Amino acid sequence: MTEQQTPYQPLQFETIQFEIRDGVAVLRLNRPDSLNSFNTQMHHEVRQALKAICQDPGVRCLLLTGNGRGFCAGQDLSDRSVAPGAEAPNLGESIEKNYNPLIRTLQRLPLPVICAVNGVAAGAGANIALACDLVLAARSASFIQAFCKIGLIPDSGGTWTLTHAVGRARAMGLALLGDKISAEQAQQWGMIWQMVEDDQLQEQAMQLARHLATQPTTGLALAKRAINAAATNTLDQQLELEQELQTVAGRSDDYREGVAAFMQKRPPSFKGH
Ligand code: T3D
Repeated sequence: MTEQQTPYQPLQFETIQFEIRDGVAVLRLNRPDSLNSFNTQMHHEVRQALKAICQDPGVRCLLLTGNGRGFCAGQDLSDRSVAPGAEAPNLGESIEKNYNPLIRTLQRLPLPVICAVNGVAAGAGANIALACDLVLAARSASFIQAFCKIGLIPDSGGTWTLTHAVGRARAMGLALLGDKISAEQAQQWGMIWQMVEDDQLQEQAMQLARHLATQPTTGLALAKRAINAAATNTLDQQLELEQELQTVAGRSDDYREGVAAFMQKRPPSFKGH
């Protein structure tokens, strides 16, 4: 095996599987018996993995997916049952410590983040998926804003992401009714990038990840930043931001390489910076 082919596994985990290979970091949620719901350990391990990605300039794409028949059923509710008369858990603290930093990290990672939704994505699990940059979902996958069924509100950015992705009327319906939305419906509504057949999901997601890992990462990261900012910016603010970010992109080695390759009629060889 050459050095490039050797899987890079810096950390050992129990609730996730994580590896970095050829510029692609693959993070698999791995608590299939509870549909990959998040407990404290899983939050901790996901944080560790994301930290490793941030510290490794060789990572040029992240692929997030799940093991088993579900992608993620949100918070592990077995950690949340409260005996009658006992004090309620402080969910605000949990969100501040776990879910909000996770969503912010996914949005701010300066590289494309793909989510391959392999099965049901419920509660925070749905909104973590929707916070990723390119969402592929298996035909049999589904999305459920399950929060209303247990007296909660959509979190992990769901009230923002859904409202911007599908509009107020549909976001309201999803949040107040908690209906299961099929992958096909999610694609039709523009919630996700693409639905793919079940047996092709992992392969297609990996192919996309490998492709993105050969692309001009800095440019992609700047495009991601601009698109994310567009949700709240005015046109004038957005034009200014585009000018600012294009200045940065224009100074990258990959831009130089892209133009040179075009002029020389050869495929570009991007280094990611
Ligand atoms: O608390 C905080 O920190 C605040 C933040 C909250 C964020 C949130 O995510 S709140 C929302 C939490 N999630 C849910 O409410 C979803 C609960 N799950 C479901 O509604 C259903 O499981 C699904 C619709 C996702 C799937 O249904 P189905 O019929 O395909 O599977 P199932 O039989 O319900 O689940 C399979 C197993 O997974 C089952 O265990 P068992 O009986 O085989 O031992 C089930 O208990 C377990 N499981 C599913 N979801 C969770 C879970 N265990 C713990 N927590 C879960 N969220």
